[in-house]
Amino acid sequence: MNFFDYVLFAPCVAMASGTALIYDEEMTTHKLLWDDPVCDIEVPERLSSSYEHLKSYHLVERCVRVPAREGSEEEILLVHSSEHLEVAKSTQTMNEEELKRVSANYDAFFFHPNTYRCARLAVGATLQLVDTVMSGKVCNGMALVRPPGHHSQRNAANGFCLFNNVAIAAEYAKLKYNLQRILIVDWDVHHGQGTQYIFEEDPSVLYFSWHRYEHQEFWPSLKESDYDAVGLGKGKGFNINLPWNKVGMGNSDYLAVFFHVLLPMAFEFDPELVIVSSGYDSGIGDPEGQMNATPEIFAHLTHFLMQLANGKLCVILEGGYHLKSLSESVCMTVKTLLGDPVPQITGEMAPCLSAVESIQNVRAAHKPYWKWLMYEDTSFLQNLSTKSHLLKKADSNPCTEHESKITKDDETVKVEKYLELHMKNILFPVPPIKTAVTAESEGSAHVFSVPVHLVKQMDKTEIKALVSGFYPHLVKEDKTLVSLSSMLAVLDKVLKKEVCNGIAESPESAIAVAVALRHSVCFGFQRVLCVFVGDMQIIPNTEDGKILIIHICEKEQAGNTNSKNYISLSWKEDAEGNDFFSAVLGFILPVAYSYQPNLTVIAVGPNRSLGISGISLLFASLQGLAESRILAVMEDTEINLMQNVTKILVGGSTPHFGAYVPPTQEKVNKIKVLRDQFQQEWKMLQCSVKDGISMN
Ligand code: Q9C
Ligand code: ZN
Repeated sequence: MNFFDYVLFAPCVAMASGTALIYDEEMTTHKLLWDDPVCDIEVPERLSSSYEHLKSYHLVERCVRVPAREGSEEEILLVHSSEHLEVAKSTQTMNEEELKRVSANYDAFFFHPNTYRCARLAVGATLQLVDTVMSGKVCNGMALVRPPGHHSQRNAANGFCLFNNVAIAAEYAKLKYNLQRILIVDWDVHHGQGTQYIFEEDPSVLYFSWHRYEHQEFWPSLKESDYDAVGLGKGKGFNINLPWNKVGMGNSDYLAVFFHVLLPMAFEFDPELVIVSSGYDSGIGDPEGQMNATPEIFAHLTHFLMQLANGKLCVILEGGYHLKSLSESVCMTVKTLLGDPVPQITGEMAPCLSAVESIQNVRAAHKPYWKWLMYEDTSFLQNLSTKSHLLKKADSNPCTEHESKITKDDETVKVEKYLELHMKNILFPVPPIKTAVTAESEGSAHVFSVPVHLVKQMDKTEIKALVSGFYPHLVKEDKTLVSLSSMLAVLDKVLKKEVCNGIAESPESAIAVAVALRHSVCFGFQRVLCVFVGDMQIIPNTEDGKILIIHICEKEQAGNTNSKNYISLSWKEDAEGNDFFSAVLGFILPVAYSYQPNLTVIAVGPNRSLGISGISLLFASLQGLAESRILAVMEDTEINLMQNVTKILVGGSTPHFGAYVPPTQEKVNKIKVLRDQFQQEWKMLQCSVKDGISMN
């Protein structure tokens, strides 16, 4: 095929972009000087090997290097007592025996003569990141720090943590930047009880933590780590605990919690800054966590959090004790912060029963505090009064519903080998140019300071030959052929992986989509997801399972035309703001992740029932699927929409989704009906065990 294509570099437009990285080798000097089987996993190599890995993926050179600094005493005192600060300070001149004695006053902590200095660097590095993001120098970033922070309390070191880096950062950001709403996401496998205590009564900090719990058997074995600890006083509803009651939780369990718990709350909360307590002991191979989630899950989690707070995201290292798993996960996080396409999740996508139970429980516990939960018919699965009884019966069998990726013995080595191969399988070359556009839409693309790939229309006889294979009646219409030619030229670039995504204009998007879907399947794509917004004159055949269509339109389709692979969702976006979040998180993303497409087509036809914010949300969310391969098809009259979509696809700026509006009762019911109808086929929809879930 003879395409005439070239690269266009447009002038830079001022907006926050870029990723900061903070690392200071001095933080590797804090180390355990005596034998202690509890603490000996928190080693300096956690930091150095993460950093070396970042270098080997050439990620360091793509980041903005920001130096660490010491946190000041005043900054530490934002969270900690002066007694605590003085004790920590006093350890600088102690001998080993004295250090050992002070360390013994705490649950799982060790002092080294340089611990105080490192802990101050860890605080300062975290604050440097907050400043770099809040000042707009970068959009997001990561700080590699030791000692970690989230177990640390006002007056105590705990669980390898001396000062609570993330909590200090949140208080600092509130003060210095006058922030009213900060979200802390703690995906470390341990409960950040320190952070919970600090913000328990504070409605301006929403704290979310998932953690290995096993009905209170697992450290720190606190009753306040359970789902019913929702915050205190004014802070009620702003503390979210998702306990894992079994080990072996994996990618689909983590995603289910994001879809059905964290993300809806986060969008309703509408934070101005997101800080991640980023422990990777929730990843596969970790001796503490015993979970099964693979490194690429952290790319997805990061990608979701990048949709909040205008992209202002600070990731701070906490735990993570399997060096290879930790390093790969750190790399996936930084790569995603930099805007690289997200690798596909592999394996069966279904949360396990125990995870769904926890999800149901936390949704029920939070129902009084969140508008999006108001009309959900949640009820407690486990009655609170029976908890002590359950505690005795605590069953710590791993979650065996997932195929076990590892065996128990030689775990560390086996996971190392597994990951070596696994990363090679899931990582793929990133096309140097992200987006293909046709000459007609170039005008809207070049505003965004990024290179785009201009594509020339396909030859008419070529199109004819192609389309006559599956839609012979279209071949006669000359006008249709012309409109198809530019779409196919763009699609071709996407299918051949020369670009990540593409945008095609078409006067009849349903026809263009029908051809695009067939052509992609013929090209060899096994699962193509199509989300179509608006009237659809042709509904392509989806019986072979290689196409899944989610059709969003104003009116219910006549009769129940729904099947496993054609789902119609009637949704008219609220005029006041965006109420489409609940449909995207509660239905579209779970179905899409269950299906695991290798290409996504998002199209907008006439009479669309979603506004630009709703459609922007669709594009931004679905970018996490299919290695970010998206074909956008839009009517040629939609200039405004086209510009917004282009912005999102080229990744030049953080999208804006409009003001969050909670769904009406009618809309909640609509989602519920669809969820009940499809949760057996598309299992990521499952968020309660009451109906539809077989207890196998
Ligand atoms: N029997 C972080 O991941 N385990 N801290 C104590 C006592 C302590 C983990 C077990 C684990 C601390 C930051
Ligand atoms: Zn941890």
